[in-house]
Amino acid sequence: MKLYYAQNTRAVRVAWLLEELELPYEIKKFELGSRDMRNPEYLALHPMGRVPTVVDGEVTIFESGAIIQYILARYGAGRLVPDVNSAEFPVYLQWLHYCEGMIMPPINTLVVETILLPEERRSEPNVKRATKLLNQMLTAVEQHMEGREFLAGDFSAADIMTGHSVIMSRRSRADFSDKPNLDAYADRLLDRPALQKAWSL
Ligand SMILES: N[C@@H](CCC(=O)N[C@@H](CS)C(=O)NCC(=O)O)C(=O)O
Repeated sequence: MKLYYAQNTRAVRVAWLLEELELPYEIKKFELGSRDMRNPEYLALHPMGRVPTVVDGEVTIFESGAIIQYILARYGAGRLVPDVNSAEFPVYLQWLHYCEGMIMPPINTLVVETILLPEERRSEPNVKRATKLLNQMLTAVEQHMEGREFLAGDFSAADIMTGHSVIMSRRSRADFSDKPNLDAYADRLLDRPALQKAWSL
């Protein structure tokens, strides 16, 4: 299996899962934003030239959440997913998808408005709105994490997806001063050797 990866991106989620499952993989590392990510060979794998992408034999798949579900279904042998008939399973599905649906959109806006756009085209109202929205999205996770160690029972792939976004949020402009559960949760995840490895590839 080959993972197309760049540091500090959603590709960390896939590397983290592969490390947790102790599956072998090859890695192609991009510099985020480099022209290399738009070369024709890579665009044939991912039409937007983004990461992550996985090539596994005949299979080419992009979208971090889809890749996570693919790897778990093919190679997970039931690991990191609650039993389908358990009370945790729907909770797991909800938080598996929450990050891309709710947390990453305001983070994307913040990246565009504070890093990618030239200063003269940046919009303070957009930054304010995205910061407020991000805070609201994180507050829902903060409330859910009250009395919990992980999002859906034991550590699961939902923690890899939404936990990664929580960590990304803490590194951005998100206010964690009123989110002690999330702060401790992010630290707990960062203690995992598989994440440390995935982050430092
Ligand atoms: N929803 C996609 C998002 C993919 C995405 O936007 N990746 C970013 C890095 S986190 C990227 O490759 N950006 C490079 C670019 O836009 O040129 C996923 O979860 O895989």
